Amino acid sequence: MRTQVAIIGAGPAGLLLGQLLHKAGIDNVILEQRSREYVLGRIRAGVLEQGTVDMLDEAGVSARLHQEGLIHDGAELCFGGARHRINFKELIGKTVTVYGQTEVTRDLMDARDASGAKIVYEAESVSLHDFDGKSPKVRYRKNGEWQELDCEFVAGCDGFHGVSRQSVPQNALRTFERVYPFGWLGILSDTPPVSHELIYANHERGFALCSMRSASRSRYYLQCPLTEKAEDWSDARFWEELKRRLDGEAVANLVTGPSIEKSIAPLRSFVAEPLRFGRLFLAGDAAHIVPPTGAKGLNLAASDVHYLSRALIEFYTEKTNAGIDAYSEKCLRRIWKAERFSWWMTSLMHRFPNTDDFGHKIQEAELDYLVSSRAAQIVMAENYVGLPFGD
Ligand code: RFL
Ligand code: PHB
Repeated sequence: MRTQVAIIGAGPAGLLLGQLLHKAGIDNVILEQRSREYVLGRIRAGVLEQGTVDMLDEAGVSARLHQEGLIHDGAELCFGGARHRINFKELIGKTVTVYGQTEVTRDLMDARDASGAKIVYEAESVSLHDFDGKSPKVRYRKNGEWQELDCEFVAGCDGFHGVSRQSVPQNALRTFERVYPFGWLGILSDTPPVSHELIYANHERGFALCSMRSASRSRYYLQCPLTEKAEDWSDARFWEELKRRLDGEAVANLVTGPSIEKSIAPLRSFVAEPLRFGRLFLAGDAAHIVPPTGAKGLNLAASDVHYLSRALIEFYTEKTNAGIDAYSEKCLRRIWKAERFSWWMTSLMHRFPNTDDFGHKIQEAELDYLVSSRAAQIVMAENYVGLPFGD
């Protein structure tokens, strides 16, 4: 089999890139190691920046998003028993859209099916070859048979544990990492959200987040030690702990019910540099991870795809390498700002084990400063809704 661009991974990065290239007349094949159902069963991000929505518009996959997505003008911070609203719309004139990653992925998969472009699910043992020359190859096994895909470029969109980054010679890669000493225990439930906007809570028992997927489906998270197991958390225990970390009004409004998903995610900051090796490009979680506190992971994947799709389209239509040569540097400038914001918001909102009284006082002072300074709120709002792509 032969194609112009081989895309590894059918997460949001791979599917969005595939759709944009297909629309531009660039042939591409997506190889995904899991089944379609497995990919759609993962519960992940919920908040889309305007730039991400714009890209989904450009890809022609946003009809349902505009019907069902919830526009949020602000978000709330809860600490010391009270809630404080950060009004993005009033501060900087921008909003975010709440629409689950699962739905974004479903819309992109449906568009892929409708376009007839090739996608191989359950592609096993994917390996990348010769991407330092002009004729890269991707090998994989499907239904027990080995296949080879000849291509001109490889886009490694296969997430943090994928094969693409691991295929790069270790001396060509520099990595930066911070692992946080806690995780997030998340549940999904068919109950109305406690509030019409997100609540980020800093409490002495740990961080909590009240989020949602729709007017009838809620997503809640609790900071927990990494030693915890989701099985040890009954629904009753989860709701009880959440109530302890919220303010009185939220507790009074909280509707509890059976969970339909429960899992623990570790928190990590990670960047691999550069994002290009010959004809292999890394995009999304394959190249970087942020802790979820700033709601940036999916949005960063979309901004990498913004730069990569333009670079490849420019290569094929204008016969220039300029976009390809600038890809890594352009991405990294935006990635590091999102890394900084995600690290900052994680540091602000969580309880860190082994932090002394001085550390607690500094955190309290920072929260107080944030809710009493318009300048500080503008900085937070500008980063939360997403910095411009700046091309
Ligand atoms: P994905 O989504 O991990 O997709 C990679 C795909 O590659 C496949 N794959 C392979 N395929 C072939 N061969 C191999 N060897 C392969 N290895 C892996 C995988 O099966 C998978 O289908 O990466 P992508 O596309 O870069 O997308 C990144 C986002 O998924 C991620 O950044 C976000 O989910 C992060 N995130 C959030 N981001 C936001 O922007 N806003 C949020 O509100 C938000 N909340 C979250 C989050 C992530 C969370 N978890 C569980 C990590 C909340 C949570 C709890
Ligand atoms: C979510 O709804 O899953 C979500 C929302 C905001 C975050 C992280 C996760 O910062």
